[in-house]
Amino acid sequence: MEEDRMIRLSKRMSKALRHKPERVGLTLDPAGWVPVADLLTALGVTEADLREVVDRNDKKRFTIDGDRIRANQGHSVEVDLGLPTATPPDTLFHGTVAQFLDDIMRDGLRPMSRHDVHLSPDRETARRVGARRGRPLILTVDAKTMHEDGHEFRLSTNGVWLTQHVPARYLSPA
Ligand code: HQG
Repeated sequence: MEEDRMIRLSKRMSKALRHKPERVGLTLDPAGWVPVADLLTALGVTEADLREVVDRNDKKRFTIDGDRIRANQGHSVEVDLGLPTATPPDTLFHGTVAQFLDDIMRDGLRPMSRHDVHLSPDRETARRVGARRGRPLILTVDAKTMHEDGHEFRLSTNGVWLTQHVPARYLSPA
């Protein structure tokens, strides 16, 4: 499949499996799964195309498990992915842009429209996340101290660290 077609299909799948399942007539189960067959019908695509997107997706956004599929993270609809809590690396990173900095340093990092704050394991990944919105600005998160202070972390199956809120005292410019 051509690259741009694959990206378009990946975006439609993200919308259906993370944000607006009802738009295409789908209902996610409590853990975010839908039958593969239902998604194929909803999006009007072949199983081969769907599997190609799942396998080749740059960020491994989706998992097929038997006859069901779900997004690995990034939901705005209510789901419980059932991920166990995990011990984070000492330092994590968050990529954003300068225009949000004042708010972030006042309120900390908030999930905004998603379930959790998304944190990256390395600067390069954080830089790419921030660059979606403009000139990237990278913040360092003192995950070690946060964890010691009782904040919970979860690791999505595609390597994104998730937490509810990062108070500003754990943040510093990278
Ligand atoms: C900012 C993509 C004001 C935050 C990416 C970010 C990632 C605040 C934006 C994944 C704030 C939310 C997630 C506060 C945070 N005041 N702004 N208190 N706290 N923000 O898209 O982290 O392609 O929901 O800095 O690659 O940018 O979808 O989060 O700029 O992995 O798979 O509010 O989404 O992956 O934006 O990106 P987002 P994000 P996918």
